[in-house]
Amino acid sequence: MAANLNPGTRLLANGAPSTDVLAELLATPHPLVMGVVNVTPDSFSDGGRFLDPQAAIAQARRLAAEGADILDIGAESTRPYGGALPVPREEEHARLAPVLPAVAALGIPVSVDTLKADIAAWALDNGAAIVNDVWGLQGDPDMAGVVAAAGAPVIIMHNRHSADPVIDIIADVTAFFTRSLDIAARAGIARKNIVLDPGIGFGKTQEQSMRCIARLDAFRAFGLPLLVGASRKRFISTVSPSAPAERLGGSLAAHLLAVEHGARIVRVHDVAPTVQALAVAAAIGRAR
Ligand code: HH2
Repeated sequence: MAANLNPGTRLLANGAPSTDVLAELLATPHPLVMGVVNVTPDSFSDGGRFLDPQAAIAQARRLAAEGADILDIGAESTRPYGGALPVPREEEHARLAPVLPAVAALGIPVSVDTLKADIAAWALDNGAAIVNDVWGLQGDPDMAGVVAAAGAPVIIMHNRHSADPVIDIIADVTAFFTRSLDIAARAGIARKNIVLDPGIGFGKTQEQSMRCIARLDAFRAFGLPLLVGASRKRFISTVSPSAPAERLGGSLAAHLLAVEHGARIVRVHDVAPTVQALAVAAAIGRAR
């Protein structure tokens, strides 16, 4: 009965509840585009633009119309390059509460980008279908339990407190994923509900970020879908000096190569150009 459904439960075309959001998404052959909605004052590329709830909802609607397959809502900047101001849970909840249910009502699966297990739990009860954890279940000790209890998909992202230029980043990410998958298994999270993400820009030198894209195929050995979020990130500026809002060309290049190297999902601020770029790349691929 629809009235009794958890608001995060989506309905299939035949009206039956779907508990397999990720499998449904991945059933489409094309790469999935996750559109970013930052309800924050301080995100590195669009901080303050969508802090107002109506602006955030309008942005979500725009990204959905542009072809986003998933909408990723965050109310605490994770600032890949440091300097993020920790957001108290009351504040994070106050930012999400007027936005999340309205965005979930758009009918596209919504992920919640949060570090806090109790915010994730609240979000899963209020329209979010997926948890995006930029500490890969290794930050908040309650996160894995929340995800398991909800039977929700989770994005496990690699992270480090600081970059170390001498380490082998592919080995480091691989070891991190192995730890996260062990935590997930012990909590009872089904493997079919896991996405892996090397965390472009997080605790990495710019070269290491690029290496994670160039060597993305190394992570295919886990047999899990891969997500890459290179949108507007700083490594682009090391190649082509630019402010975050001027990095669309570099973002498109990075995401096209990520898909070529095995990414199934790309996390982007600029949905329409990404959808177009991926469609053209796929059409050229078919013309071989
Ligand atoms: N990048 C950011 C935030 N969340 N989540 C995943 N899974 N992968 C990413 O690469 C990723 C992420 C940083 O981008 P943005 O949300 O625009 O910035 P901020 O964290 O400053 O809000």
